[in-house]
Amino acid sequence: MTTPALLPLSGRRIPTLSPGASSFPHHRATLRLSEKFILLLILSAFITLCFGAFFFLPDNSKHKRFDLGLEDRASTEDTMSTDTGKDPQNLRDKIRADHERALQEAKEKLRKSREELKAEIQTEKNKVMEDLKKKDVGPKPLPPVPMPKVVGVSDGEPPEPDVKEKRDKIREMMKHAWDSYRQYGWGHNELKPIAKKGHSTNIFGSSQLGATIVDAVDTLYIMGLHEEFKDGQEWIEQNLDFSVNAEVSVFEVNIRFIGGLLAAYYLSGQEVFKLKAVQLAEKLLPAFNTPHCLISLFLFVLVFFSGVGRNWGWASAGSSILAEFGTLHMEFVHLTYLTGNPAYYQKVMHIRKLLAKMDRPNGLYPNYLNPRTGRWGQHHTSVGGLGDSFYEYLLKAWLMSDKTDTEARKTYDDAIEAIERHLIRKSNGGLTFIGEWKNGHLERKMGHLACFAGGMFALGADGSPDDKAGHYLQLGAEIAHTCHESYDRTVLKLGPEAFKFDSGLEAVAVRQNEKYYILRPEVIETYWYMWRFTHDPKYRQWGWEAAQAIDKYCRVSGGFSGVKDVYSSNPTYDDVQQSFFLAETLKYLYLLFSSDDLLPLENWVFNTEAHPLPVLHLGNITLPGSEPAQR
Ligand code: DMJ
Repeated sequence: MTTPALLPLSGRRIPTLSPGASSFPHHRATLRLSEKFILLLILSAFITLCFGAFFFLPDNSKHKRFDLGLEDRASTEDTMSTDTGKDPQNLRDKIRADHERALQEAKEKLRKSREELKAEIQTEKNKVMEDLKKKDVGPKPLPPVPMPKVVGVSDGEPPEPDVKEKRDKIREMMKHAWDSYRQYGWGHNELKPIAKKGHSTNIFGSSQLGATIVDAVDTLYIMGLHEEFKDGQEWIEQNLDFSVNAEVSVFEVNIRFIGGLLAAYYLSGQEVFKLKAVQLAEKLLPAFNTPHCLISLFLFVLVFFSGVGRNWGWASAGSSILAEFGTLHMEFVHLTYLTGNPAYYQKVMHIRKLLAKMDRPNGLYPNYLNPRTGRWGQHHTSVGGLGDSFYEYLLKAWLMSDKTDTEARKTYDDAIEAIERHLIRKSNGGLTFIGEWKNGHLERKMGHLACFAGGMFALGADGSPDDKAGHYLQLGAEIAHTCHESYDRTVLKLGPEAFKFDSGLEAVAVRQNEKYYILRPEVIETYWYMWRFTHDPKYRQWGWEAAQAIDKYCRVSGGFSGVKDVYSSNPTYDDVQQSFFLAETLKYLYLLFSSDDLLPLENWVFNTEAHPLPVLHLGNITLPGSEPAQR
């Protein structure tokens, strides 16, 4: 009877497993566990008494009678013996024996030294971890579902020798990034290319989940780096383990891990990726399962295993973030398709329904939603950070459904129309930019993240209402041009994190803390989409300029690093090789210099982390939990 002192009474949390996730109060309590041990031991005697009593009583009505006290005991005993056939004397003996055993154990504990107690606690922790791991191993059988039509997984070699040369250079950059990570950061989430060691941030929790491997494997596959792909696959097979007590961002885990694993599965056909994606997705489901519907749907940091979610502390009084709860659709629809489990599809459709019912100030979606009240938080709207991929996923939900999800398309069209009306402006110098809406005021500042929208407008052009396809393609081109200017007006020819269109300034960063470039993909992403839709050679030219600048200023012997000031000819490094550099930046560059038959956009939809997922022909398939699609 040692476990009650180690396991929480509710049995829902397992707070004693990881010293790393110390931001939670229960983890701090864990550190003082041995000090509290004596108190818990005394409690354990009491708990034993209660457990014993509850365990042997037949049902709730009997519990009540038992609680009535001594004067009722005779009648209680009568009832129990009639109902259960158990001898009340035996029951009393059993409770007494349990009680005495607990006291005896408590006495033994008190005789032990602090070190012995610590060692015992550690053994218990290890046992719990082992049990959890065992539970996790055997992959559950998945229903056989037909592989969606996977086309265009071709080599994509461009016919022009100079383009091929550029593509080879990008592949070489990928190899340098991967080999460096392989050598210095293997198994860690990311790499510190200067310090030449592993790196992680709070989005991955305190665990080493090999984020770079999972994020990069599909890029390796697409680039034909077979040995490296095999290496990554092997690591995933043998080491990617979700039996950890980690506090992770549901959004990041979804776009990088689930998206990465699903893409690797569809591209390579290797079952292991599908199984890992499904195992991981099951871990995310408790984030949706608290009793209050709204809260449950919008809690977006989750602790694996305990299944307890919370929101980011920094987000407008613990609000939920539009781009986080609005960026699940693609992956979750695929999960329902592959597992036959309607839960994933239902979760995302429920979020959609809740949003559809809400009033939108000026037709805009604010970035923050208060999960307790179900009302918007601060009225800030952005196509950059905090809002971006919500809009992207509306459009992509429609594309991924083979254009049958017309509700998603309509929601996208309405949202974009409001954004154009309130957020998109032309600067005095003629640059089209997307500003940020803050409480009824337009801030004339655009983030690097918002540059992805050029590609989104181009991708959504076909199918726009009122014959506006040409208009949206033009808008995409204008955003691409503005974002190129933000690169071109720097010393390093790399774009800053945010740039202004104010007080005579055009497309340049003003504040020191907005001058950094952290290997982000959005501008190159837009070049690629614009290239696919227009074949205007300037997009390849601009992409090549960016690739050369990255190779010149971000490449170091231990990989690639972000730089702190793109306006300084002598920049300092931030010493982080982001996993999205391999997942997105290098992938989009490679595709930019490949022929269009590699991953055609009619057949593949890229998630927000650039992981390609095949179109599901929902006209012919009915997802479990959904209505048959209407054309
Ligand atoms: C990526 O992780 C994703 O593109 C996300 O949607 C936002 N941006 C980062 C990279 O900049």
